[in-house]
Amino acid sequence: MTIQTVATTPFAGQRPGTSGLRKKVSEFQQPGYLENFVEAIFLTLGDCGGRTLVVGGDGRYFNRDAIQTILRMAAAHGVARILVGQGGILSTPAVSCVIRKHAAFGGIVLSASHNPGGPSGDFGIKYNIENGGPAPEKFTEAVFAMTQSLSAYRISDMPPVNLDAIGTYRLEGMRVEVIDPVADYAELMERLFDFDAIRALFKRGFRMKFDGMCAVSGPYAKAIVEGMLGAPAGTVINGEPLEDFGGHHPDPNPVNAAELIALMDGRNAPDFGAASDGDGDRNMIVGRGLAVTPSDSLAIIAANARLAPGYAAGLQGIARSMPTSMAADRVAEALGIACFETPTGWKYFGNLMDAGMVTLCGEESYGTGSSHVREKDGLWAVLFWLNMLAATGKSVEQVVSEHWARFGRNYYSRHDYEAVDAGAADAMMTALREALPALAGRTLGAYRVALADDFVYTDPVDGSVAARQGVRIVMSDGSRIVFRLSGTGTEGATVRLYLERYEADPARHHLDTQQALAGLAAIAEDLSQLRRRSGRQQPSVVT
Ligand code: VG1
Ligand code: CO
Repeated sequence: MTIQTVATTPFAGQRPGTSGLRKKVSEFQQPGYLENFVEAIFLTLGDCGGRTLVVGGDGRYFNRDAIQTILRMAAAHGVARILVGQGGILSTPAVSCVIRKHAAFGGIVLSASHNPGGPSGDFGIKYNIENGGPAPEKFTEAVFAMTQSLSAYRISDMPPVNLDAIGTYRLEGMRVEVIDPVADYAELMERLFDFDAIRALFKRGFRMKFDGMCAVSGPYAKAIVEGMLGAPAGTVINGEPLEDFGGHHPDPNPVNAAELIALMDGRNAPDFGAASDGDGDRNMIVGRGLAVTPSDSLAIIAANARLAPGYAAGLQGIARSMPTSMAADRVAEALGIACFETPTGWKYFGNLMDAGMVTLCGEESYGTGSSHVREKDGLWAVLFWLNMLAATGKSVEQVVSEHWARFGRNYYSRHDYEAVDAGAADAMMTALREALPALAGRTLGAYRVALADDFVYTDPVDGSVAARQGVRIVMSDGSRIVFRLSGTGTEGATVRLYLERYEADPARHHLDTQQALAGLAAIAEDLSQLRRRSGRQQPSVVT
Protein backbone atom coordinates (compact mmCIF):
# COMPACT_ATOMS: atom_id res chain seq x y z
CA MET A 1 0.00 0.00 0.00
CA THR A 2 1.40 3.38 -0.89
CA ILE A 3 0.28 6.64 0.63
CA GLN A 4 -0.09 9.60 -1.63
CA THR A 5 -0.08 13.25 -0.61
CA VAL A 6 -2.42 15.06 -2.98
CA ALA A 7 -2.20 18.83 -3.36
CA THR A 8 -5.53 20.60 -2.85
CA THR A 9 -7.04 24.05 -2.37
CA PRO A 10 -9.75 25.00 0.13
CA PHE A 11 -13.46 25.05 -0.77
CA ALA A 12 -15.50 27.87 0.69
CA GLY A 13 -18.48 27.01 2.87
CA GLN A 14 -17.36 23.79 4.55
CA ARG A 15 -18.72 24.93 7.91
CA PRO A 16 -20.87 22.25 9.57
CA GLY A 17 -24.42 23.38 10.44
CA THR A 18 -26.90 22.10 13.02
CA SER A 19 -25.87 18.53 12.25
CA GLY A 20 -22.75 18.19 10.11
CA LEU A 21 -21.88 19.42 6.63
CA ARG A 22 -24.82 19.14 4.23
CA LYS A 23 -24.64 20.07 0.57
CA LYS A 24 -26.03 19.04 -2.79
CA VAL A 25 -24.58 15.72 -4.01
CA SER A 26 -23.07 17.56 -7.01
CA GLU A 27 -21.08 19.75 -4.65
CA PHE A 28 -19.72 16.71 -2.83
CA GLN A 29 -18.79 15.12 -6.16
CA GLN A 30 -16.32 17.88 -7.01
CA PRO A 31 -12.81 16.41 -6.97
CA GLY A 32 -11.30 16.91 -3.53
CA TYR A 33 -14.45 18.23 -1.83
CA LEU A 34 -15.11 15.21 0.37
CA GLU A 35 -11.37 14.51 0.75
CA ASN A 36 -10.69 18.03 2.04
CA PHE A 37 -13.38 17.76 4.70
CA VAL A 38 -12.27 14.30 5.80
CA GLU A 39 -8.63 15.45 5.91
CA ALA A 40 -9.71 18.35 8.12
CA ILE A 41 -11.39 15.87 10.49
CA PHE A 42 -8.25 13.73 10.69
CA LEU A 43 -6.01 16.75 11.21
CA THR A 44 -8.30 18.03 13.97
CA LEU A 45 -8.24 14.61 15.65
CA GLY A 46 -4.45 14.50 15.62
CA ASP A 47 -2.71 11.19 16.02
CA CYS A 48 -5.05 8.38 14.91
CA GLY A 49 -2.45 5.63 15.31
CA GLY A 50 -3.89 2.52 16.93
CA ARG A 51 -7.41 3.90 17.10
CA THR A 52 -10.80 2.41 16.19
CA LEU A 53 -13.24 4.34 14.02
CA VAL A 54 -16.84 3.59 13.04
CA VAL A 55 -18.14 4.48 9.57
CA GLY A 56 -21.63 4.15 8.12
CA GLY A 57 -24.45 6.02 6.53
CA ASP A 58 -28.10 6.12 5.62
CA GLY A 59 -27.62 4.39 2.27
CA ARG A 60 -28.32 7.44 0.15
CA TYR A 61 -26.71 8.06 -3.23
CA PHE A 62 -22.90 8.59 -2.92
CA ASN A 63 -22.81 6.72 0.43
CA ARG A 64 -20.74 3.79 -0.88
CA ASP A 65 -18.30 5.98 -2.84
CA ALA A 66 -17.76 8.22 0.15
CA ILE A 67 -17.11 5.22 2.43
CA GLN A 68 -14.42 3.80 0.11
CA THR A 69 -12.70 7.20 0.04
CA ILE A 70 -12.85 7.48 3.83
CA LEU A 71 -11.40 3.98 4.24
CA ARG A 72 -8.47 4.86 1.97
CA MET A 73 -7.87 8.08 3.86
CA ALA A 74 -8.18 6.38 7.25
CA ALA A 75 -5.49 3.91 6.21
CA ALA A 76 -3.25 6.82 5.22
CA HIS A 77 -3.75 8.35 8.67
CA GLY A 78 -2.79 5.22 10.56
CA VAL A 79 -6.23 4.21 11.87
CA ALA A 80 -5.87 0.66 13.21
CA ARG A 81 -9.40 -0.65 12.98
CA ILE A 82 -12.57 0.43 11.22
CA LEU A 83 -16.07 -0.90 11.84
CA VAL A 84 -18.35 -0.41 8.81
CA GLY A 85 -21.98 -1.41 8.53
CA GLN A 86 -22.76 -4.02 5.90
CA GLY A 87 -23.74 -2.35 2.62
CA GLY A 88 -22.38 0.87 4.11
CA ILE A 89 -25.52 1.04 6.25
CA LEU A 90 -25.64 2.26 9.82
CA SER A 91 -28.44 4.41 11.21
CA THR A 92 -27.30 7.46 13.17
CA PRO A 93 -28.36 5.96 16.54
CA ALA A 94 -26.67 2.67 15.56
CA VAL A 95 -23.39 4.52 14.88
CA SER A 96 -23.69 6.02 18.34
CA CYS A 97 -24.40 2.61 19.86
CA VAL A 98 -21.50 0.93 18.04
CA ILE A 99 -19.01 3.67 19.03
CA ARG A 100 -19.94 3.22 22.69
CA LYS A 101 -20.11 -0.55 22.72
CA HIS A 102 -16.79 -1.07 20.92
CA ALA A 103 -14.99 1.80 22.67
CA ALA A 104 -14.17 3.46 19.36
CA PHE A 105 -12.63 6.91 19.50
CA GLY A 106 -15.28 8.24 17.13
CA GLY A 107 -17.33 7.74 14.01
CA ILE A 108 -18.10 9.28 10.68
CA VAL A 109 -21.79 9.39 9.79
CA LEU A 110 -22.71 9.85 6.15
CA SER A 111 -26.16 11.33 6.03
CA ALA A 112 -28.17 14.38 5.19
CA SER A 113 -30.88 12.94 7.41
CA HIS A 114 -34.30 14.24 6.45
CA ASN A 115 -33.09 16.01 3.30
CA PRO A 116 -34.05 14.31 0.00
CA GLY A 117 -31.52 11.93 -1.58
CA GLY A 118 -30.55 10.77 -5.05
CA PRO A 119 -28.15 12.33 -7.57
CA SER A 120 -29.95 15.68 -7.45
CA GLY A 121 -30.57 15.49 -3.70
CA ASP A 122 -28.37 16.17 -0.71
CA PHE A 123 -25.43 14.45 0.94
CA GLY A 124 -23.88 15.01 4.33
CA ILE A 125 -21.04 14.08 6.64
CA LYS A 126 -20.76 14.40 10.39
CA TYR A 127 -18.18 13.44 12.99
CA ASN A 128 -19.23 11.84 16.27
CA ILE A 129 -16.91 11.72 19.25
CA GLU A 130 -15.98 9.04 21.75
CA ASN A 131 -19.21 9.30 23.76
CA GLY A 132 -21.12 8.42 20.58
CA GLY A 133 -22.57 11.90 20.14
CA PRO A 134 -22.18 14.66 17.56
CA ALA A 135 -18.94 16.59 17.98
CA PRO A 136 -19.39 19.80 19.96
CA GLU A 137 -19.10 23.17 18.27
CA LYS A 138 -15.51 23.64 19.42
CA PHE A 139 -14.54 20.61 17.33
CA THR A 140 -16.66 21.44 14.27
CA GLU A 141 -15.32 25.00 14.25
CA ALA A 142 -11.76 23.64 14.36
CA VAL A 143 -12.59 21.35 11.42
CA PHE A 144 -13.99 24.30 9.51
CA ALA A 145 -10.89 26.40 10.18
CA MET A 146 -8.78 23.50 8.96
CA THR A 147 -10.77 23.23 5.71
CA GLN A 148 -9.91 26.85 5.00
CA SER A 149 -6.15 26.40 5.28
CA LEU A 150 -5.58 22.96 3.75
CA SER A 151 -3.02 22.48 1.03
CA ALA A 152 -2.95 18.68 0.77
CA TYR A 153 -4.69 15.50 1.85
CA ARG A 154 -3.33 12.02 2.39
CA ILE A 155 -4.86 8.94 0.82
CA SER A 156 -3.75 5.36 0.26
CA ASP A 157 -4.17 3.26 -2.88
CA MET A 158 -5.86 0.49 -0.91
CA PRO A 159 -8.33 -1.49 -3.10
CA PRO A 160 -12.07 -1.09 -2.41
CA VAL A 161 -13.45 -3.19 0.43
CA ASN A 162 -16.40 -5.50 -0.30
CA LEU A 163 -18.98 -3.76 1.87
CA ASP A 164 -21.62 -6.38 1.18
CA ALA A 165 -19.94 -9.32 2.87
CA ILE A 166 -19.76 -9.40 6.67
CA GLY A 167 -16.24 -10.25 7.76
CA THR A 168 -12.82 -8.94 8.67
CA TYR A 169 -10.43 -7.66 6.02
CA ARG A 170 -6.79 -7.06 6.79
CA LEU A 171 -5.34 -4.33 4.65
CA GLU A 172 -1.71 -4.04 5.68
CA GLY A 173 -1.76 -1.89 8.81
CA MET A 174 -5.54 -1.52 9.01
CA ARG A 175 -8.29 -3.97 9.93
CA VAL A 176 -11.70 -3.34 8.36
CA GLU A 177 -14.62 -5.15 9.98
CA VAL A 178 -17.85 -5.21 7.99
CA ILE A 179 -20.47 -5.70 10.69
CA ASP A 180 -24.17 -6.50 10.87
CA PRO A 181 -25.64 -2.98 11.12
CA VAL A 182 -28.54 -4.11 13.33
CA ALA A 183 -27.10 -6.61 15.85
CA ASP A 184 -25.51 -4.30 18.47
CA TYR A 185 -28.43 -1.91 18.33
CA ALA A 186 -31.04 -4.67 18.65
CA GLU A 187 -29.25 -6.11 21.65
CA LEU A 188 -29.34 -2.71 23.37
CA MET A 189 -33.07 -2.27 22.67
CA GLU A 190 -33.81 -5.68 24.14
CA ARG A 191 -32.18 -4.60 27.39
CA LEU A 192 -34.20 -1.37 27.63
CA PHE A 193 -37.71 -2.54 26.82
CA ASP A 194 -40.06 -5.31 27.88
CA PHE A 195 -39.92 -7.40 24.72
CA ASP A 196 -42.05 -10.15 26.29
CA ALA A 197 -44.90 -7.73 26.96
CA ILE A 198 -44.68 -6.30 23.44
CA ARG A 199 -44.61 -9.81 21.94
CA ALA A 200 -47.74 -10.64 23.92
CA LEU A 201 -49.38 -7.45 22.63
CA PHE A 202 -48.79 -8.49 19.00
CA LYS A 203 -50.01 -12.01 19.83
CA ARG A 204 -53.29 -10.50 21.01
CA GLY A 205 -53.79 -9.09 17.51
CA PHE A 206 -52.46 -5.55 18.00
CA ARG A 207 -51.86 -4.06 14.56
CA MET A 208 -49.11 -1.63 13.64
CA LYS A 209 -47.62 0.00 10.55
CA PHE A 210 -44.07 1.30 10.54
CA ASP A 211 -43.16 3.47 7.54
CA GLY A 212 -39.43 3.19 6.81
CA MET A 213 -39.79 5.80 4.05
CA CYS A 214 -37.32 3.74 1.92
CA ALA A 215 -34.54 4.96 4.20
CA VAL A 216 -32.22 3.43 6.75
CA SER A 217 -34.59 2.31 9.50
CA GLY A 218 -36.39 -0.36 7.42
CA PRO A 219 -33.86 -3.12 8.17
CA TYR A 220 -33.83 -2.20 11.88
CA ALA A 221 -37.62 -2.20 12.15
CA LYS A 222 -37.92 -5.45 10.21
CA ALA A 223 -35.36 -7.23 12.38
CA ILE A 224 -36.71 -5.92 15.68
CA VAL A 225 -40.46 -5.35 15.22
CA GLU A 226 -41.24 -8.13 12.76
CA GLY A 227 -38.36 -10.43 13.76
CA MET A 228 -37.81 -10.24 17.51
CA LEU A 229 -41.23 -8.91 18.51
CA GLY A 230 -43.28 -11.12 16.23
CA ALA A 231 -45.32 -8.46 14.45
CA PRO A 232 -46.76 -9.88 11.22
CA ALA A 233 -44.78 -9.51 7.98
CA GLY A 234 -45.94 -6.36 6.22
CA THR A 235 -45.99 -4.36 9.47
CA VAL A 236 -42.99 -2.47 8.09
CA ILE A 237 -43.80 -0.64 4.86
CA ASN A 238 -41.28 1.07 2.56
CA GLY A 239 -38.70 -1.01 4.44
CA GLU A 240 -35.98 -1.28 1.78
CA PRO A 241 -33.33 1.49 1.92
CA LEU A 242 -33.02 3.02 -1.56
CA GLU A 243 -30.39 5.45 -2.82
CA ASP A 244 -33.05 8.04 -3.64
CA PHE A 245 -35.46 6.97 -0.85
CA GLY A 246 -37.89 5.98 -3.61
CA GLY A 247 -38.45 9.68 -4.24
CA HIS A 248 -39.85 10.08 -0.70
CA HIS A 249 -38.89 13.06 1.40
CA PRO A 250 -37.73 10.99 4.37
CA ASP A 251 -38.87 13.41 7.05
CA PRO A 252 -41.48 11.77 9.26
CA ASN A 253 -44.19 14.35 9.67
CA PRO A 254 -47.85 14.25 8.67
CA VAL A 255 -47.06 16.11 5.43
CA ASN A 256 -44.32 13.80 4.15
CA ALA A 257 -45.63 10.52 5.57
CA ALA A 258 -48.97 10.99 3.81
CA GLU A 259 -49.35 7.27 3.05
CA LEU A 260 -49.14 6.36 6.73
CA ILE A 261 -51.44 9.19 7.81
CA ALA A 262 -54.06 8.09 5.26
CA LEU A 263 -53.87 4.55 6.65
CA MET A 264 -54.27 5.77 10.22
CA ASP A 265 -57.18 8.03 9.30
CA GLY A 266 -58.94 5.37 7.24
CA ARG A 267 -61.54 2.77 8.12
CA ASN A 268 -59.97 -0.33 9.58
CA ALA A 269 -56.94 1.71 10.69
CA PRO A 270 -54.23 -0.19 12.59
CA ASP A 271 -53.84 0.48 16.33
CA PHE A 272 -50.50 2.21 16.00
CA GLY A 273 -48.50 3.95 13.30
CA ALA A 274 -44.91 5.14 13.28
CA ALA A 275 -42.31 6.46 10.86
CA SER A 276 -38.66 7.39 10.87
CA ASP A 277 -36.39 9.62 8.77
CA GLY A 278 -33.48 9.17 6.36
CA ASP A 279 -30.90 8.25 8.99
CA GLY A 280 -33.24 6.70 11.56
CA ASP A 281 -32.92 9.25 14.33
CA ARG A 282 -36.35 10.89 14.03
CA ASN A 283 -39.74 9.39 14.80
CA MET A 284 -43.38 10.13 14.34
CA ILE A 285 -46.00 8.45 16.52
CA VAL A 286 -49.53 8.12 15.15
CA GLY A 287 -52.72 6.86 16.72
CA ARG A 288 -56.08 6.40 15.02
CA GLY A 289 -56.76 9.78 13.46
CA LEU A 290 -54.12 11.45 15.62
CA ALA A 291 -50.48 12.32 14.96
CA VAL A 292 -48.78 12.89 18.30
CA THR A 293 -46.85 16.17 18.47
CA PRO A 294 -43.17 15.38 19.15
CA SER A 295 -43.13 17.75 22.12
CA ASP A 296 -46.09 15.85 23.60
CA SER A 297 -44.41 12.53 22.87
CA LEU A 298 -41.38 13.62 24.91
CA ALA A 299 -43.60 14.67 27.81
CA ILE A 300 -45.65 11.46 27.66
CA ILE A 301 -42.55 9.25 27.57
CA ALA A 302 -41.19 11.18 30.55
CA ALA A 303 -44.41 10.77 32.53
CA ASN A 304 -44.50 7.02 31.81
CA ALA A 305 -40.79 6.26 31.80
CA ARG A 306 -40.88 3.81 34.69
CA LEU A 307 -43.01 1.41 32.63
CA ALA A 308 -39.94 0.49 30.57
CA PRO A 309 -37.43 -1.78 32.36
CA GLY A 310 -34.45 0.34 31.28
CA TYR A 311 -35.98 3.38 33.00
CA ALA A 312 -37.65 1.69 35.98
CA ALA A 313 -35.39 3.54 38.40
CA GLY A 314 -36.74 6.89 37.17
CA LEU A 315 -35.19 9.78 35.30
CA GLN A 316 -32.24 11.94 36.27
CA GLY A 317 -33.59 14.92 34.39
CA ILE A 318 -35.02 16.02 31.05
CA ALA A 319 -33.64 18.34 28.39
CA ARG A 320 -35.44 19.89 25.43
CA SER A 321 -34.36 22.27 22.73
CA MET A 322 -35.55 25.83 23.21
CA PRO A 323 -38.23 25.80 20.46
CA THR A 324 -39.66 22.50 21.76
CA SER A 325 -42.89 23.01 23.67
CA MET A 326 -42.84 23.28 27.43
CA ALA A 327 -45.03 20.19 27.93
CA ALA A 328 -42.00 18.28 29.25
CA ASP A 329 -41.31 21.02 31.81
CA ARG A 330 -44.64 20.31 33.47
CA VAL A 331 -43.84 16.62 33.75
CA ALA A 332 -40.37 17.36 35.13
CA GLU A 333 -41.94 19.58 37.75
CA ALA A 334 -44.39 16.86 38.76
CA LEU A 335 -41.56 14.33 38.97
CA GLY A 336 -39.38 16.73 40.95
CA ILE A 337 -36.54 16.61 38.43
CA ALA A 338 -34.74 19.31 36.45
CA CYS A 339 -35.66 20.32 32.90
CA PHE A 340 -32.92 21.95 30.80
CA GLU A 341 -33.46 24.18 27.77
CA THR A 342 -30.76 23.94 25.09
CA PRO A 343 -30.21 25.30 21.58
CA THR A 344 -31.48 23.33 18.58
CA GLY A 345 -29.35 20.31 17.65
CA TRP A 346 -28.55 17.10 19.48
CA LYS A 347 -24.92 18.08 20.13
CA TYR A 348 -26.04 20.31 23.00
CA PHE A 349 -27.47 17.37 24.96
CA GLY A 350 -24.20 15.40 25.09
CA ASN A 351 -22.60 17.11 28.08
CA LEU A 352 -25.79 16.91 30.16
CA MET A 353 -26.09 13.18 29.50
CA ASP A 354 -22.38 12.52 30.10
CA ALA A 355 -22.62 14.36 33.42
CA GLY A 356 -25.61 12.25 34.49
CA MET A 357 -27.84 15.32 34.68
CA VAL A 358 -30.47 14.14 32.19
CA THR A 359 -31.83 10.83 30.96
CA LEU A 360 -34.37 11.97 28.36
CA CYS A 361 -33.94 14.55 25.61
CA GLY A 362 -36.22 15.80 22.88
CA GLU A 363 -36.74 18.23 20.06
CA GLU A 364 -39.91 19.47 18.41
CA SER A 365 -38.54 18.26 15.07
CA TYR A 366 -39.57 14.64 15.68
CA GLY A 367 -36.44 13.86 17.68
CA THR A 368 -36.57 11.93 20.96
CA GLY A 369 -33.90 9.96 22.74
CA SER A 370 -32.14 9.09 25.96
CA SER A 371 -28.74 8.49 27.45
CA HIS A 372 -28.71 4.90 26.08
CA VAL A 373 -26.82 6.48 23.14
CA ARG A 374 -25.83 10.07 22.34
CA GLU A 375 -28.05 10.63 19.32
CA LYS A 376 -31.77 10.94 18.99
CA ASP A 377 -33.25 7.57 18.19
CA GLY A 378 -36.32 6.96 16.08
CA LEU A 379 -36.94 3.27 16.65
CA TRP A 380 -36.15 3.62 20.36
CA ALA A 381 -39.06 6.09 20.69
CA VAL A 382 -41.35 3.73 18.78
CA LEU A 383 -40.37 0.85 21.08
CA PHE A 384 -40.97 3.09 24.10
CA TRP A 385 -44.51 3.72 22.89
CA LEU A 386 -45.06 0.01 22.20
CA ASN A 387 -43.83 -0.78 25.71
CA MET A 388 -46.17 1.84 27.13
CA LEU A 389 -49.19 0.57 25.16
CA ALA A 390 -48.39 -3.04 26.12
CA ALA A 391 -48.02 -2.20 29.80
CA THR A 392 -51.16 -0.05 30.08
CA GLY A 393 -53.44 -1.73 27.55
CA LYS A 394 -54.46 1.77 26.43
CA SER A 395 -54.71 3.21 22.93
CA VAL A 396 -52.49 6.06 21.69
CA GLU A 397 -55.51 8.37 21.72
CA GLN A 398 -56.31 7.46 25.32
CA VAL A 399 -52.73 7.94 26.50
CA VAL A 400 -52.58 11.37 24.88
CA SER A 401 -55.89 12.71 26.13
CA GLU A 402 -55.28 11.43 29.65
CA HIS A 403 -51.91 13.17 29.60
CA TRP A 404 -53.52 16.45 28.56
CA ALA A 405 -56.22 16.05 31.21
CA ARG A 406 -53.55 15.68 33.87
CA PHE A 407 -50.95 18.23 32.74
CA GLY A 408 -52.88 20.52 30.39
CA ARG A 409 -52.22 20.78 26.66
CA ASN A 410 -49.49 22.76 24.96
CA TYR A 411 -50.92 23.53 21.53
CA TYR A 412 -47.93 23.58 19.25
CA SER A 413 -47.06 24.11 15.61
CA ARG A 414 -44.04 24.88 13.43
CA HIS A 415 -44.37 26.84 10.21
CA ASP A 416 -41.48 26.45 7.76
CA TYR A 417 -40.78 28.87 4.94
CA GLU A 418 -38.29 26.90 2.87
CA ALA A 419 -35.75 28.09 0.31
CA VAL A 420 -36.52 31.77 0.74
CA ASP A 421 -34.05 34.47 -0.25
CA ALA A 422 -31.19 34.36 2.27
CA GLY A 423 -30.81 38.14 2.33
CA ALA A 424 -34.50 38.65 3.06
CA ALA A 425 -34.37 36.06 5.86
CA ASP A 426 -31.32 37.71 7.43
CA ALA A 427 -32.95 41.13 7.19
CA MET A 428 -36.01 39.78 8.98
CA MET A 429 -33.95 38.29 11.81
CA THR A 430 -31.97 41.54 12.17
CA ALA A 431 -35.16 43.60 12.33
CA LEU A 432 -36.62 41.24 14.92
CA ARG A 433 -33.50 41.43 17.06
CA GLU A 434 -33.61 45.21 16.92
CA ALA A 435 -37.26 45.22 17.97
CA LEU A 436 -36.69 42.95 20.99
CA PRO A 437 -35.70 45.50 23.66
CA ALA A 438 -38.94 47.46 23.20
CA LEU A 439 -41.21 44.42 23.37
CA ALA A 440 -41.18 43.40 27.01
CA GLY A 441 -44.28 44.64 28.83
CA ARG A 442 -46.17 45.45 25.61
CA THR A 443 -49.63 44.11 24.92
CA LEU A 444 -49.93 42.25 21.63
CA GLY A 445 -53.43 41.04 20.72
CA ALA A 446 -54.73 39.05 23.68
CA TYR A 447 -51.23 38.65 25.14
CA ARG A 448 -48.76 40.60 27.23
CA VAL A 449 -45.06 40.12 26.48
CA ALA A 450 -43.14 38.87 29.52
CA LEU A 451 -39.77 38.31 27.88
CA ALA A 452 -38.27 38.98 24.46
CA ASP A 453 -34.71 37.95 23.66
CA ASP A 454 -32.33 36.14 21.34
CA PHE A 455 -31.69 32.84 23.12
CA VAL A 456 -28.21 32.44 24.61
CA TYR A 457 -27.20 29.10 26.13
CA THR A 458 -24.49 28.60 28.67
CA ASP A 459 -23.61 24.93 29.00
CA PRO A 460 -23.82 24.12 32.73
CA VAL A 461 -21.11 21.47 32.39
CA ASP A 462 -18.29 23.17 30.51
CA GLY A 463 -19.44 26.79 30.56
CA SER A 464 -19.34 27.14 26.76
CA VAL A 465 -21.69 29.76 25.39
CA ALA A 466 -23.86 29.53 22.27
CA ALA A 467 -25.41 32.87 21.31
CA ARG A 468 -28.03 33.87 18.68
CA GLN A 469 -29.94 30.62 18.97
CA GLY A 470 -33.39 31.96 18.13
CA VAL A 471 -35.55 35.00 18.76
CA ARG A 472 -38.21 34.23 21.33
CA ILE A 473 -41.16 36.23 22.52
CA VAL A 474 -42.64 34.75 25.66
CA MET A 475 -46.05 35.90 26.85
CA SER A 476 -47.15 36.28 30.45
CA ASP A 477 -49.30 33.11 30.22
CA GLY A 478 -46.33 31.08 28.93
CA SER A 479 -47.38 31.18 25.28
CA ARG A 480 -44.43 31.61 22.94
CA ILE A 481 -43.42 32.74 19.47
CA VAL A 482 -39.96 31.68 18.29
CA PHE A 483 -38.14 32.51 15.07
CA ARG A 484 -34.93 30.93 13.86
CA LEU A 485 -33.13 30.11 10.64
CA SER A 486 -32.50 26.47 9.79
CA GLY A 487 -28.95 25.16 9.89
CA THR A 488 -29.58 22.05 7.79
CA GLY A 489 -31.01 23.39 4.52
CA THR A 490 -29.02 23.48 1.29
CA GLU A 491 -31.03 26.03 -0.70
CA GLY A 492 -31.38 29.70 0.25
CA ALA A 493 -32.62 30.09 3.82
CA THR A 494 -35.37 28.30 5.69
CA VAL A 495 -37.24 30.36 8.26
CA ARG A 496 -38.82 28.41 11.08
CA LEU A 497 -41.63 29.96 13.08
CA TYR A 498 -42.62 28.05 16.22
CA LEU A 499 -45.92 28.74 18.01
CA GLU A 500 -47.03 27.48 21.40
CA ARG A 501 -50.03 28.10 23.64
CA TYR A 502 -50.90 26.43 26.91
CA GLU A 503 -54.45 25.36 27.67
CA ALA A 504 -55.32 23.96 31.09
CA ASP A 505 -59.05 23.42 30.54
CA PRO A 506 -59.85 19.84 29.36
CA ALA A 507 -63.03 21.17 27.71
CA ARG A 508 -60.75 22.99 25.29
CA HIS A 509 -58.25 20.21 24.56
CA HIS A 510 -59.71 19.18 21.24
CA LEU A 511 -59.60 22.39 19.24
CA ASP A 512 -57.99 22.54 15.82
CA THR A 513 -54.31 23.31 16.45
CA GLN A 514 -53.98 26.01 13.81
CA GLN A 515 -57.15 27.71 15.07
CA ALA A 516 -55.92 27.52 18.63
CA LEU A 517 -52.70 29.24 17.54
CA ALA A 518 -54.20 31.73 15.07
CA GLY A 519 -53.90 34.69 17.47
CA LEU A 520 -50.19 34.04 18.01
CA ALA A 521 -49.62 33.49 14.28
CA ALA A 522 -51.13 36.89 13.55
CA ILE A 523 -48.86 38.56 16.11
CA ALA A 524 -45.83 36.76 14.64
CA GLU A 525 -46.68 37.99 11.16
CA ASP A 526 -47.21 41.50 12.43
CA LEU A 527 -43.84 41.57 14.19
CA SER A 528 -41.80 39.95 11.44
CA GLN A 529 -43.55 40.84 8.18
CA LEU A 530 -42.49 37.33 7.20
CA ARG A 531 -44.96 37.05 4.31
CA ARG A 532 -43.99 40.34 2.74
CA ARG A 533 -40.27 39.75 3.24
CA SER A 534 -40.29 36.16 1.98
CA GLY A 535 -42.76 36.85 -0.80
CA ARG A 536 -44.74 33.80 0.35
CA GLN A 537 -48.39 33.86 1.23
CA GLN A 538 -48.12 30.76 3.40
CA PRO A 539 -45.55 28.41 4.88
CA SER A 540 -44.22 25.58 2.70
CA VAL A 541 -44.70 23.05 5.49
CA VAL A 542 -46.82 23.18 8.64
CA THR A 543 -46.25 20.54 11.30
C1 VG1 B 1 -33.25 20.54 12.15
C2 VG1 B 1 -34.15 20.47 13.37
C3 VG1 B 1 -33.30 20.15 14.60
C4 VG1 B 1 -32.52 18.86 14.36
C5 VG1 B 1 -31.71 18.97 13.09
C6 VG1 B 1 -31.02 17.68 12.73
O1 VG1 B 1 -32.33 21.59 12.30
O2 VG1 B 1 -34.85 21.66 13.55
O3 VG1 B 1 -34.15 20.06 15.72
O4 VG1 B 1 -31.66 18.60 15.44
O5 VG1 B 1 -32.55 19.32 12.00
O6 VG1 B 1 -31.93 16.64 12.60
P1 VG1 B 1 -32.51 23.03 11.64
O7 VG1 B 1 -31.26 23.78 11.96
O8 VG1 B 1 -32.74 22.80 10.17
O9 VG1 B 1 -33.74 23.62 12.27
V1 VG1 B 1 -31.60 15.35 11.58
O10 VG1 B 1 -32.70 14.17 11.85
O11 VG1 B 1 -31.80 16.13 10.09
O12 VG1 B 1 -30.01 15.00 11.76
CO1 CO C 1 -32.17 12.51 11.03
